[in-house]
Amino acid sequence: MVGHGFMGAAHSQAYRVAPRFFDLPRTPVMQTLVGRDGAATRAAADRWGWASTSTDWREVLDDPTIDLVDIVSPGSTHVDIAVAALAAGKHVLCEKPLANTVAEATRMAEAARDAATRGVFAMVGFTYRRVPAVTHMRDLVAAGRLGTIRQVRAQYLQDWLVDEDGPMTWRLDKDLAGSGALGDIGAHAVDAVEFITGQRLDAVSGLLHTFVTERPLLDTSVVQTGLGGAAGSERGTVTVDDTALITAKLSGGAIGSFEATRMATGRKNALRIEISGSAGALAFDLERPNELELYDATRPATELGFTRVLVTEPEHPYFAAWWPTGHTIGYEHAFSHQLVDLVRAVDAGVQPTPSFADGLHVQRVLDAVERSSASGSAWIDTEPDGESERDSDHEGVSA
Ligand code: SOE
Repeated sequence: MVGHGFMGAAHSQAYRVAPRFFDLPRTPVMQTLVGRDGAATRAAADRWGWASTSTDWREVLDDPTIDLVDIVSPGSTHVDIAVAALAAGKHVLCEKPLANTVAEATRMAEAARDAATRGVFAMVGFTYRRVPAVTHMRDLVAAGRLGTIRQVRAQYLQDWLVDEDGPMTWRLDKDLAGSGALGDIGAHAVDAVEFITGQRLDAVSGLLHTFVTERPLLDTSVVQTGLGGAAGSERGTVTVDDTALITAKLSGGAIGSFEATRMATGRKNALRIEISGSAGALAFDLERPNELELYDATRPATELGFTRVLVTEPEHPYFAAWWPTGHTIGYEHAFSHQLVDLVRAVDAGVQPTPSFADGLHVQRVLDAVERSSASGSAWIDTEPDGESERDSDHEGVSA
């Protein structure tokens, strides 16, 4: 695994927990943790349970005992590591968004398509597809329970940048992160809606906005948990968006509104998705991940209303592996589900989803939003050269 920040912790938890709760055809071995700083990487390896460490990701590509490279480092590093790892015959799991640009994502998707012909597979880490309630939303839509999907509204609301003295981190540097809220959390909303509805965002009108354009630089000599330093006296320029607003036309005739923001005061990690159909509606909030609101418009008028579905039955996606009904699961479980599906697909020799082709499509949506915002929010097609071959369209209803 390359990187050991927040996602490194979440992925490490999945490697340790998933094989104990799911029957896997192969057992993940937490072999080598790669990081830039030797001491910090060794400390992270000790904490999260990795057998060895390295400060050069190229070393693991030469290691014949390594089968898979998990990329959880900033977006600027994804393309070089993924392309080299696939060429070296390693399967790849890469955090989202796939890359920082469409050009990089295109190189990764081409490398993955070539590697797949050699039985080497790649997956991009849009984990929210694997929250049981979100997977269940897809199953309900695919079963026609909502009728014709007319509108989708997705918000991904965080508030960790509301304090204008919050320090600069790599996520606020376009060269490292590619974009701000748009790619970091807007990408999740886009992928989740396309996954749930089976419809693609074909055209978008976007507005990006940065409220706080300068922030204190991190003084890394002062260790502060979680940020890698404390706010120093120097200030740096924020080069990414704080907030992204998107209006979208979808391939199946629906229209959608999307919001991704780090300025939604009081909202901590609220990915909210509502799907409105001719026969019903579904609503989900990641801050209440075990619940789903279902409106069945076909019920008698005297019984109409949103019902709260507790998504903790053994019949619900993934849940049978965990606890008895009513015993809820959390944010980290979707990373275990992601790993389970990846290991099973690799062992079966089939393409895991979301694939790098799916990740490239999302990257094209993000790019179209950026170009739209720069051109006064004009409508821009996401796939001007025709639909990029996606793999998730072939994904069936979950088991
Ligand atoms: C943003 O803070 C973030 O960490 C995203 O980068 C993750 O993808 C999301 O799962 C939680 O929020």
